[in-house]
Amino acid sequence: MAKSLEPTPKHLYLSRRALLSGLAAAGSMVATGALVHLGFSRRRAVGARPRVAGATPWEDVTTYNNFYEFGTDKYSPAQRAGSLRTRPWTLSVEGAVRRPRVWDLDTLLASVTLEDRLYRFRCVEGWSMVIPWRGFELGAFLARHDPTSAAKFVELVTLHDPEQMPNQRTDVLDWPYVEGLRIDEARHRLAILAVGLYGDSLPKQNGAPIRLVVPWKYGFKSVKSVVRIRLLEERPRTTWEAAAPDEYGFYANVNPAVPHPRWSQAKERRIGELGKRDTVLFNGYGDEVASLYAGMDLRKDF
Ligand SMILES: Nc1nc2c(c(=O)[nH]1)N[C@H]1C(S)=C(S)[C@@H](COP(=O)(O)O)O[C@H]1N2
Ligand SMILES: [Mo]
Repeated sequence: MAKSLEPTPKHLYLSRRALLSGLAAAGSMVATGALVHLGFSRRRAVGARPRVAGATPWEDVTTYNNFYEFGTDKYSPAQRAGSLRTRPWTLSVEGAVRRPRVWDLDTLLASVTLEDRLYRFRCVEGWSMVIPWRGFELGAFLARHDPTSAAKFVELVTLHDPEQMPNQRTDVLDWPYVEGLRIDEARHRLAILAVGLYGDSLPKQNGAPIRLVVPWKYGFKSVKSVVRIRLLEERPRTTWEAAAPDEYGFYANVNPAVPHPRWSQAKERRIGELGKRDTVLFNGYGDEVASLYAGMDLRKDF
């Protein structure tokens, strides 16, 4: 492998060897979204960046972001998200549950087992990445709060604090940012709450300290810096639906056959690659998630 020929400090080489053993497997598991143990090293030398075979470079994952609370261009979040305070952090789980709870995030993290998963990620704008997330399953977490039979939908809400999130002083979106899933989507094992990436903590620009990842849906469903999860009988009104209902639907499943009104969704540019790839229905996770949508007209419920 050419990579191992690069001059590398010895401690990094050792950790890289550990990485490589996990990573050959990881690359092939992108297709299935299977759980992978990537074997990251916990520490890295200053200036050295972790690598994961098959994943988009760490530099791109952490500098090319959408996080409108810090500005609407891709580079503002990495430059401006420093004002976000991620500790102490509370996450409230409420609504149609028998056991509502306001979690201190560190208490929550001490009670879950984190997994590393390499997921494809497709933004509605036409670019894509492959990201090694660290997190835990949303469905299992919701179950701990004992949802009632009235729990048909899940709403997830970002922090609303213009002092920490300066672009909330503008009206580019209705704040706070709100996303939602149907309860069966939220319970699907591929849907995770992420608290890290590349085997490390979550950079603020990527939605620290906790954000949703739903790999078969467009990226905007992946609400960042979540403070509230509410189980609801009615479908929540999501931020992007409210902003442009003809352009952004509630489901937002990746679908090359349903164009955005202003552009095609047939192809995507994988960040770091030249040329374009074909976009795949459900972002390639159809074997696992298509049954959620049996009998639905995906052109109508886009
Ligand atoms: N709160 C909040 N969450 C958000 C957004 C946002 O602007 N605000 N942008 C969404 C969009 S459009 C995308 S593509 C992803 C980007 O996640 P990333 O920066 O980690 O790649 O975050 C999503 N979550
Ligand atoms: Mo996006």
